[in-house]
Amino acid sequence: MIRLSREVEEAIRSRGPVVALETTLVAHGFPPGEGVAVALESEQRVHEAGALPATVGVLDGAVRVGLGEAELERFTVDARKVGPRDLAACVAQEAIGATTVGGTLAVCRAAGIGFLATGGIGGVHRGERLDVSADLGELGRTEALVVCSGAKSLLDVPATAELLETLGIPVLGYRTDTLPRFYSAAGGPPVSARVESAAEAAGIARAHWGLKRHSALVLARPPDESLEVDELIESALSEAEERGVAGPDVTPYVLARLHEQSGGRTQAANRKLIADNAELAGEVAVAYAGG
Ligand code: PSU
Ligand code: MN
Repeated sequence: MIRLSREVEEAIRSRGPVVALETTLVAHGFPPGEGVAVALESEQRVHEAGALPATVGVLDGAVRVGLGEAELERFTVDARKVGPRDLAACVAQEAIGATTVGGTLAVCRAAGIGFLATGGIGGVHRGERLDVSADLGELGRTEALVVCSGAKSLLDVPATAELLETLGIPVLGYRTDTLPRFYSAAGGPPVSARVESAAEAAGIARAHWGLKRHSALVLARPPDESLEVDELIESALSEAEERGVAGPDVTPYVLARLHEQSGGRTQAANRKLIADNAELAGEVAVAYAGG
């Protein structure tokens, strides 16, 4: 049920550096044409770091690990958003499934991939209704290092940081003492440890797993340029609430609204940080494989 591309299979077998990439952001995080461009750019940055990208998604009744451009295009038309609990139904019903961070981590565990890159992880949503991303549950049980720019800023970032602590997940700040807030570098809660290099992060991952901690580690890289969009986020969230947008639809709705309202600035920032995170994940995977 899990089909690896030949390159990915070979790299995993020889314990080479492999970085998993998710497809939810390709399908639901950007307008159709741009999602594929973001995916290809991320793959290229992983390559430039000397690692092999393995983009994950569900197609034709199988979980696919390592996708080509023509396959990526298929995710832009009516793909389901596939978290960990949705994988089985998506495979069995032969639907097209764009995997979230949580869904991708579940596949990493099954396939033996130790590194993943994304823009922002899911977490605890704001507001009264309980909505906690399944990304957190999978981070709690998957031995993988996830490079991101913190949690998406439409979330309750301090509550998300607390839950990461509860789950025993190290939150490493890449040249920062605080958890980035996706579009902005500053103002987030403290990280559990600061690192200065990819090699240092790889060393901590090795020690964590060597100590039989069977969880993920988050490596949080601040965006190079910060955007102040807190007010836009507030208004997009109340709009979502008024329109009855809930559950898995909240994230794509708010991201699209922000992209519109900021005149494309959030989209450009989102794209850049995803690609930068992909390269850093490649560097950590290379350091880990060589060390
Ligand atoms: N990061 C981005 N854009 C996205 C997402 C993350 O820059 O679209 C996606 C990821 O796939 C993440 C998902 O796993 O949003 C979380 O959604 P939810 O809060 O519904 O679990
Ligand atoms: Mn949710």
